[in-house]
Amino acid sequence: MVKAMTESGTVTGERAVARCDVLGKPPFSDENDLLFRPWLGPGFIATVEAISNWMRQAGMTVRQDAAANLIGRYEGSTPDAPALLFGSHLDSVRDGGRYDGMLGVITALEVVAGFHERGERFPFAIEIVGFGDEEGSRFPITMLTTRSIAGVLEEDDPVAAFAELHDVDGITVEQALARVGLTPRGMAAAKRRKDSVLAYVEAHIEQGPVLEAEGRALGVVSGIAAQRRFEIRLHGMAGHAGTMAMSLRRDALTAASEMVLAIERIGVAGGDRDGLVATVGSLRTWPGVTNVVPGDVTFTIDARAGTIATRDRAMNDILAALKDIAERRGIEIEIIPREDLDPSPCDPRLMALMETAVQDVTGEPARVLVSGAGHDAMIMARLAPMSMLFIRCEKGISHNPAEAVLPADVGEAVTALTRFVRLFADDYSQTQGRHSA
Ligand code: HGY
Ligand code: MN
Ligand code: MN
Repeated sequence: MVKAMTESGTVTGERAVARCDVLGKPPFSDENDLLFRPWLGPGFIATVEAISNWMRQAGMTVRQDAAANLIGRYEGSTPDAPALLFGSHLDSVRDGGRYDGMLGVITALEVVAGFHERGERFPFAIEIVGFGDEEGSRFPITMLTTRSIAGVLEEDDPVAAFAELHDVDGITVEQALARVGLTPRGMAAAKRRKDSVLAYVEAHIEQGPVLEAEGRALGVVSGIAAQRRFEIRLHGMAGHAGTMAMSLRRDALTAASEMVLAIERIGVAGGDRDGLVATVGSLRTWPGVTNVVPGDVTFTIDARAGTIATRDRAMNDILAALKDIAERRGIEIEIIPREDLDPSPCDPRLMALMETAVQDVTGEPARVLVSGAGHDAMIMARLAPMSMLFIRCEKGISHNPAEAVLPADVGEAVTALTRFVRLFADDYSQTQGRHSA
């Protein structure tokens, strides 16, 4: 068994956790009393600077691409070699945890720092990507910068579809990019050639309770759940709270309330089969003051399941229920699709290598599990074979400042990923050997 040891001593994970903790506060967060690190905000820019320095210390060259993704490169034994990519996202949800996304970047950095310290090189380069916008926490669209690298931006989100999207301060994607000298149309230049990327590997906190419940530090992901998101806009009739008779009201908020409970009922009716979940995460009323009957409401729907069939059956039931409620209440309803992600299976060959790496480190067969959470890996799977490693997090809590990990678990993850790279190198050399024979 490969203990969580490297030639230069025990990998503890302490430094990785400490780095995530430092990055969880100003100036790496846009808000003082909570972590919020939206794409292209001041916190994001400061974070790119800090991680760039750590990457250089680990013997990497550093660049930012045309979508403001941060990319560190640790050269292989030959120049311009294709790369094994590690990565995860630098952005956070509002009032999020310090490890969602960031831990994947910082853990990979520890792996490369270990190789650099030992002067270890491989027949391929190793790159670490810090994606700018996985959460979609600033603009109502997700994984724009991941799609740029994967070369699917135009296919998924034509520029016209996202350039004018704006954040809560009314700043558009185009304006936010202009502040860092970039443009929406120019983001396509971040596209990676398929032959320059051998595989994509993402380490991420589990954001669920399974590993902790089974007393395991690590898990290997078999696939990522399918996901759809909608924005629902309701238009009723604003009125005076004191004079508008109840029988005459077209109250957008009471209609929305009935809709939210219908969405929950349909999600619960799925009986946790195939991982069906349905969430209304955000709801805004207009004008939102005490003595006015709400005229307008905007809310979001996030529905996920292991298969498209389960997800879409539930989504069809939800949309039918919303239309029925709107009709009955005399409310105009707008249904705006915001995301449609198929389930994303992990590459079997990479999964097998990751399972071997985890077993070599932990001494027991790896726990394989599906990810209900979305990840950059879903989009990167359209560019290269992908694999994910899960790291236990306390009580499965995530998207919450109480998110927590154990440094020892992170140390095991660094050792497992180090082992994975060596196994991948053996596999790569054999494949190359077969090709050249
Ligand atoms: O929503 C998700 O699953 C991810 O955290 N963006
Ligand atoms: Mn997240
Ligand atoms: Mn994440």
